[in-house]
Amino acid sequence: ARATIGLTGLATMGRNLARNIARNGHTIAVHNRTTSKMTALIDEFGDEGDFVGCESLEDLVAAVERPRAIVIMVKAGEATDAVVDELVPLLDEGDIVVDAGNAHYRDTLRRQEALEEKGLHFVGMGVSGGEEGALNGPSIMVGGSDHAYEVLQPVVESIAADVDGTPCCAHIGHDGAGHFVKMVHNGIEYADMQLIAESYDLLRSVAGMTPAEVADVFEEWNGGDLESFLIEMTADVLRHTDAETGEPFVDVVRDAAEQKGTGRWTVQDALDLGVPITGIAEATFARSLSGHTEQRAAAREMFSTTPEEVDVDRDSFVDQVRAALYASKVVAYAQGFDQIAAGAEERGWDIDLGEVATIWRGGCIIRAQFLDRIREAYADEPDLTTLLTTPYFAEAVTDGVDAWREVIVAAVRGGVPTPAFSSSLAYFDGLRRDRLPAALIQALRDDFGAHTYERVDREGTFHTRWAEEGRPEEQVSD
Ligand code: 2AM
Repeated sequence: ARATIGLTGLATMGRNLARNIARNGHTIAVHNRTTSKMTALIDEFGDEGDFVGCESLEDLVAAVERPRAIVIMVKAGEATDAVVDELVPLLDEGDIVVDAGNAHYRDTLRRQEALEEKGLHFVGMGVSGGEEGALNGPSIMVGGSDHAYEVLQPVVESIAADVDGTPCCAHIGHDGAGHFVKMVHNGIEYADMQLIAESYDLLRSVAGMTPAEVADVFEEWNGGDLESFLIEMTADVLRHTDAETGEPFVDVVRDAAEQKGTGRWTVQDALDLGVPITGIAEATFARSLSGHTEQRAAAREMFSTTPEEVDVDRDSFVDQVRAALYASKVVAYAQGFDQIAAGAEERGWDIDLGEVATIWRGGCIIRAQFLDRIREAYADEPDLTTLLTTPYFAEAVTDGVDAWREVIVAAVRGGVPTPAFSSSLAYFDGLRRDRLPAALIQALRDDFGAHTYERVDREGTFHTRWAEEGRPEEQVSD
């Protein structure tokens, strides 16, 4: 045995991760169910580092030094279970199985428990950054035992993206913590993209700009607070012309967004935790709506599709949209970090939220300058109640709130749907509101279902006997 680490599953992600590991000087044993993918990797890229080609899982296990670390990079779900089941009988006590796929953290919890019973370590490793990230430096969120992380750390740190000398990887917590944080990362990515899409739609439909003009705006925005991978990429995509038709590329792409499910998982989990991640939820629903082709056709036929003309001054509208985008983005991230905090609390993970922001600064899809501000906010106050009220973000939202309202008014007038912008503002207004109509809801619940209520002026739980003369109030408990 001479390899530091082994990897099975050499589709694009696995292959790029293996090359990244080898390029960073680690001897890696590689295996794939269909052997030709393994030999192709070694034929094409064998000179990039020290690979040990293995034709069977037995060979793979034999090639790796103990305690063995074996990375599985196959399709999430049944394929992962199949490979784990095949691998486990070949391993020895203390060995480490790493699932680097996009697993649901609940599956990771289940697998971790099963492997722990057999004296093995199971690590759920969230890897973000797509194919390019896997090859050149992803953001890596590791969930597993302290011992497993100690063994993996040298490899993981060397292959992760690097920002100002800090590797974008961390030991997030035990068992499912890494995949949980990766899931919320993807949810935030949904919100980020929806906010960008709404901004683009407003600039085109309300301000009447061409895709190329909108590209210029995004390019300019990328020079400021909004600087991020996605904003930069938006400018690039909007400037692209379809080679076949000569049309703006964005106009030849069918407008039905797809999803692999991580946004949905994030929203489902938030519902269980009771965390209002409205930005991510609206982004997920907006994708669903776009895919309901038949309903959209029926509605287009029934209702006018020409929005009302809204008269705006183009330059000031661009500035207003920028402010609305930034404020909504602050809300979406604040909600995502709330969910991580709530999930950590519920499942007993000790997650350092500042560290999460730190390792998202590079390698992953939502990498942005903005994350430095979040890192700083948690450095100043580790037990932060909400990111929204930290000085930097509070100022951004306060400065932008008038523009935010103006943009939503223009969107509503013009018939341009802005679910993420609007729900983020509603969330902000909801949080900052003096009195919420939740008081009426509590009263109604007590009336129809005797669900009881609390009072603003006295301690205790009360019920009003609504059906009786004079509606007497009784105190149910202290
Ligand atoms: P394959 O090349 O033999 O199909 C993405 O599908 C990767 O996961 C591929 O490397 C694929 O191997 C592997 N994979 C999918 N299902 C698998 C299974 N049940 N067992 C082993 N590998 C699997």
